[in-house]
Amino acid sequence: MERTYLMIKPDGVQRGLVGEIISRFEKKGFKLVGMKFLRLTREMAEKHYAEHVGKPFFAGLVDYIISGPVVAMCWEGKEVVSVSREMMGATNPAKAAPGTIRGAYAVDIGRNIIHGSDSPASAERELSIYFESAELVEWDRTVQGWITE
Ligand code: DAT
Ligand code: MG
Repeated sequence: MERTYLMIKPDGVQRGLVGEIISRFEKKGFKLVGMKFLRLTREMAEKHYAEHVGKPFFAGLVDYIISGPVVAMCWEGKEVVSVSREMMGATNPAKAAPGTIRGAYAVDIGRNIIHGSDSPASAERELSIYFESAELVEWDRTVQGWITE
């Protein structure tokens, strides 16, 4: 089953949106298989955002992502990578549809409250930054048969 890396960023934690955001993915029908509350080191942040090295917003992005604790999560489910990106909404919250997480709770591209992997390959790379494979829990969600055929 497909997995993705989702992270509630420091602004999401500070603003008290942790429960609300987790609840959306639970209710959708995805399965939580790993979760940590931590503060990223600068090294982790630079690794996480390696694709953006050299861009004008990179330094600010790293400072922001290490400015406070985050919730690091691994979620599993059918097409979870693309579906969770849809649930998050556009990178710029001003362009994100109102019902999405960024559309509902954020206004600024530099404070967009959640990260989600953009492909299964990115998910694998990002998950390896935050989790040992033994920290991703295999379990059966008893309602699974009511979520997928
Ligand atoms: P996403 O987080 O939707 O995958 P991304 O990978 O293109 O977006 O960029 C990573 C983060 O960097 C994004 O969540 C917010 C920030 N960012 C992206 N483009 C930016 C820009 N033009 N100005 C300021 N911050 C930006
Ligand atoms: Mg991205």
